[in-house]
Amino acid sequence: MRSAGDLIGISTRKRAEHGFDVERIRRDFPILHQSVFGKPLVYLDNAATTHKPRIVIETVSRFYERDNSNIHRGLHQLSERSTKAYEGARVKVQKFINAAEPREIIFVRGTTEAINLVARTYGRKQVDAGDEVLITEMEHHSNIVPWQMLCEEKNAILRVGPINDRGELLLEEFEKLMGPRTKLVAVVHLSNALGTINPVRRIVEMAHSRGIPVLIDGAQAVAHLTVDVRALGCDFYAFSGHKIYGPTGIGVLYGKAELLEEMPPYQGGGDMISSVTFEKTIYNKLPHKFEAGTPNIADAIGLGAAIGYLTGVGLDAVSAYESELLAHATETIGAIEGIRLIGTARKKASVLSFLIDGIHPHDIGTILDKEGIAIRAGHHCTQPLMKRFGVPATARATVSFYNTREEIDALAAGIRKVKKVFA
Ligand code: C6P
Repeated sequence: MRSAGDLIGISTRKRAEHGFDVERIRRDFPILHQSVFGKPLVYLDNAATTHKPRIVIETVSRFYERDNSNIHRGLHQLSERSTKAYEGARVKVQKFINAAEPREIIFVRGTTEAINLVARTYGRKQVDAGDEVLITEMEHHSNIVPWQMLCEEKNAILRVGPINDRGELLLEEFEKLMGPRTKLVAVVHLSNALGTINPVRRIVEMAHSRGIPVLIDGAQAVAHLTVDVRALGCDFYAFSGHKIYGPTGIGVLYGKAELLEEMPPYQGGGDMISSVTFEKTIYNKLPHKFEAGTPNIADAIGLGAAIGYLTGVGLDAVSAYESELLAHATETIGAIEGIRLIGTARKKASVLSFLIDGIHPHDIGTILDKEGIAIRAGHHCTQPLMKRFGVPATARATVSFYNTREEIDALAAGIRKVKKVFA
């Protein structure tokens, strides 16, 4: 089968100057090489989920073919192999985000579960009536609703830091909202709807100078930026495997060991205990205290393979290449008459959210789909943010390092076609 790249006519001239060859990269992703409605697939919905390189697919499949067994329990060979691979994946994650110890890495289902875990354990223990949790206007529902639920339960207050019309956090205003009753700051690293990169290092400094811990929602950031949790100084960092070229159903909560030690468990069950009697249960040590029941073993190992792949490509090269793609997209698509860009922060990555005068984003998405172009249209699970911009939805293209300039040009051509249909 010819690749989408071949069909669009990517030439060697278009090879990236940034130390990697996009055509070679694309060969690692089997799913990219197909046609949709007779057109080469142009996949620009990477913020929703990313595709998997062959190494990830093969790692998961090999696990089930050779090693499949439950972990931490069996005495037999297969269980030993599974345990070793699962714990090996934890070490890969630890190194990837530069956590101090493997026990600071908790495997969860994804970003959503990671944030809920913190709200239900740390939040429930620390937040009382009249206390405050501080978030921003650009949060994903996953970093709003768990805090809202906590605040309702505890009679606490959810404070929201404002943004400007570019979609940048108003840092001074945000700092003013950090008060004596603030028990936690929870902020997105890279906005899924705007592309804004928040100054999280600075936010951590501001919060820590007042003794307030910080959780960072890194769902989008980890695939596009180098993340070093110790350099950031954050207390919690959450992300999902599927947005970083790994499987769905696996994600990570990083937490500083001293905080995790003090937190009550999230769920009760097997593996999170050290001993059980009907009178009392002694909980297991970290990280197992937070991983009740049989975990998603295969996909944790798959996530380890994804991290290995991404690290092999190099996040610096990825960031540089994607920045160029985003600049090209902003320039070409921003220049089309009737286009309004939503999210024009000075520090951005991956995301181009836009509107076309008089055309509903869902119609844009549907027509582009017929051109083989996959984007997302909707509120992107950021309804309060859409309200802030006075729009019900946007059309959103999000780039990955396996996308090409030609694909951006195909998107621009697709948008012109949408306009023609509605003219
Ligand atoms: N954003 C998007 O299309 P989960 O579903 O748990 O893997 O990730 C939730 C989540 C949390 N925070 C941010 C910033 C996110 O972008 C997401 C997922 C997807 O933008 C699906 S709504």
